[in-house]
Amino acid sequence: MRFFYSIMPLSASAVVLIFLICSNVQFCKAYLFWNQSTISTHQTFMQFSTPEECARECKDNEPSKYCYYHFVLEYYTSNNRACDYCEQPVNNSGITSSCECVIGDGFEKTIFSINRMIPGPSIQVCKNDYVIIDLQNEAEGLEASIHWHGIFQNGFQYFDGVPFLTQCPILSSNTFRYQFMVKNSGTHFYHSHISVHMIDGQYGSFIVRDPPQLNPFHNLYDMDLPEHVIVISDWMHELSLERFPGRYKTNSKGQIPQNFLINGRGNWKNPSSGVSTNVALSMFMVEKGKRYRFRMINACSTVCLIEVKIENHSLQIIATDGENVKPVQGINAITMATGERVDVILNANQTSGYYWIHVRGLGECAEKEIYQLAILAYKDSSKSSLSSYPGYFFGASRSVFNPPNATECENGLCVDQLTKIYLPDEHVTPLYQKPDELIIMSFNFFNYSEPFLFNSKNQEYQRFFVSPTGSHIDSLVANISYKNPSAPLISQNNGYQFMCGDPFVPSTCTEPCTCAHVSHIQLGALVDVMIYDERPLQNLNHPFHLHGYSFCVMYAGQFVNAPNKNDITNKDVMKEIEAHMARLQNGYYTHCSPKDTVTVPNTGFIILRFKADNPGWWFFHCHFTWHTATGMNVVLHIGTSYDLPPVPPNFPKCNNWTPRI
Ligand SMILES: *[C@@H]1O[C@H](CO)[C@@H](O)[C@H](O)[C@H]1NC(C)=O
Ligand SMILES: *[C@@H]1O[C@H](CO)[C@@H](O)[C@H](O)[C@H]1NC(C)=O
Ligand SMILES: *[C@@H]1O[C@H](CO)[C@@H](O)[C@H](O)[C@H]1NC(C)=O
Ligand SMILES: *[C@@H]1O[C@H](CO)[C@@H](O)[C@H](O)[C@H]1NC(C)=O
Ligand SMILES: *[C@@H]1O[C@H](CO)[C@@H](O)[C@H](O)[C@H]1NC(C)=O
Ligand SMILES: *[C@@H]1O[C@H](CO)[C@@H](O)[C@H](O)[C@H]1NC(C)=O
Ligand SMILES: [Cu+2]
Repeated sequence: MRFFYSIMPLSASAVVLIFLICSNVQFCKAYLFWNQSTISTHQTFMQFSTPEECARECKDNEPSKYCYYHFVLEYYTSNNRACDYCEQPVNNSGITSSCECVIGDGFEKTIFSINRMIPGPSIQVCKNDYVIIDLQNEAEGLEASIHWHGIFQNGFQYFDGVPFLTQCPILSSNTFRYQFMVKNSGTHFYHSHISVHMIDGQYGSFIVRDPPQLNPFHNLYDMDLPEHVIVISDWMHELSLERFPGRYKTNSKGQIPQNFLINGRGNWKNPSSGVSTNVALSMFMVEKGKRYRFRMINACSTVCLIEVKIENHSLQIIATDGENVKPVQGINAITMATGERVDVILNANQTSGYYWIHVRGLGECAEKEIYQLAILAYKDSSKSSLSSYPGYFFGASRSVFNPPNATECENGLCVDQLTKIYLPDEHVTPLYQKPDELIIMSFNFFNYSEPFLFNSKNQEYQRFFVSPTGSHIDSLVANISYKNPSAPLISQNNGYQFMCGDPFVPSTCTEPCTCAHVSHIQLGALVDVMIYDERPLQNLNHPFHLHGYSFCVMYAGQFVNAPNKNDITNKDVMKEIEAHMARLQNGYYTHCSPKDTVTVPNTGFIILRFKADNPGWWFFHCHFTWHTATGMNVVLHIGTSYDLPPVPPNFPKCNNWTPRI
């Protein structure tokens, strides 16, 4: 057993001590916790590092830092009085803020922000650093829970941030300490996992850099700057709760946003008056002749995919969802769904000047031509070199990375064509072997007929949201709508009574069956999951995200031969499974295309594979916030409680309270 003790300055005066147990340092199965009474017996103290100190260039064999963040969540407003006094610089890294003005797109509205910043504070650390985030919830009446999207949390399963699964929601007036060692590098982010709060401002970047020895691209670029993180988010001009939980008769706005923001900024043209706001756009500075790593994050909540272009610059893809891939050059447009991240190298070899960064929404957002701009600026050049202000359409999309439509893979690059670069100490996922477990799951909507919902004999208080067409719908995975249990499954087995799962669907379940849907998987199994779009809706490509893992996308396909493309049957699915088995047998799969969030093609499916070597309760869900909030989720429970670290001492509890009357 190894012991470390630490002391840190918190704000000015408070002193917080942290106690950490490691059974061995390399594979730190232990967890950090807070125990004042043990401090006096040991006297090894360690200084904590500030967010700025942690956002450093990583060095080989450098000791881990203890990076401390204090997040205050509150109700706030964008473009408020603070904006009369100060403004954030347009090219800042977003690690901290010197000004309480949240500019947004120049529209004043209520937000649920962290530290009066949108995006929230950027966390930037090196691989194997410890991260401690105190989330202080000052938003009275709001629960909170933050998920660290892309961080595997192996050994820190209690800090994954899924309410009623890995923790109780954090009540207002409470502070919850997330603390974990970051063992997988890459471009990640964090966001609220409660209701639809994410879109109201609870998200930010989480960058984990590698030291040169662990970075295969170390010689491919010159700069990887803290301010070259591009967070793209969607933005509504009202609180998300105006559009959810959805007790509106109709919802003419649907769930599409009014606008996009790039690092929290943008302009907005009022469609009725034609007048535009005049917010200074985000700016990314480069020097001619240098090569830059840019890290793009799609932190949107709604259903529009986005397309990103940088004027006159072709991009080289080097990583996706935090995983290194064999570089691919010559990409001129990148499509991303919420939850996806892409790292690119940009060679600043064009004529010195200013260039547009153009982000537009696809699918439902295309009709309303929703788009946003930022600027790539060469040093010592001026704005006058900008080409005329672009509209929604901007240049050709010649060579698209991650097109939603699998028929476009030939001209561009689809995610299943990427090849993962493994680290020397990483286990290679076998690609020829049959899986130990094959999980087939459909996703779908439950379409209420209104008398069923509102007939007084049917007072079941069914959950629904109102789709843009006016239908009242709930969201399903494998015909079950996920509902939170009353206590976190990982730490309180009182939650188990609400659990259901394959093949067990409770007979008491009325349509739509609503429960905490769990699929149990043996630790160490080789798992294949086929997830498919059972009853596709036009323009919808759902991105599925798995917590705790990165997986290999084995195959992305469309049910081209299904007799009825509006209703994919078991027979259609079995045909594809047989084809997959045949491909396994004849050695078709030659590379792992790594992702943790993957867009399922419309009328199509994804087959993904992972080795279930990280025990825990891992959420697998559609990343569109409205779909998550209405149940398009399932839990993959890997291993048993004996495979997990013990529940941290005094871990908060929650449950129903219904004593004897
Ligand atoms: C703190 O440490 C003391 C002494 O080692 C131990 O008796 C106590 O149970 C610990 N408390 C918690 C909450 O772990
Ligand atoms: C971008 O490239 C086009 C075509 O090569 C050229 O006409 C245009 O001037 C370039 N734009 C800038 C800002 O240099
Ligand atoms: C600029 O860099 C890109 C990517 O490295 C390369 O394909 C292109 O030919 C270069 N252009 C010029 C004008 O050097
Ligand atoms: C995919 O693209 C092809 C050709 O552009 C088009 O015919 C087809 O409708 C598209 N499919 C979907 C699901 O968008
Ligand atoms: C729900 O059903 C109604 C009536 O059959 C239909 O008009 C509507 O398009 C369906 N909505 C969805 C989202 O499937
Ligand atoms: C889901 O339920 C519907 C209606 O009960 C049924 O028709 C359909 O086959 C089921 N789908 C799956 C994948 O079990
Ligand atoms: Cu979805």
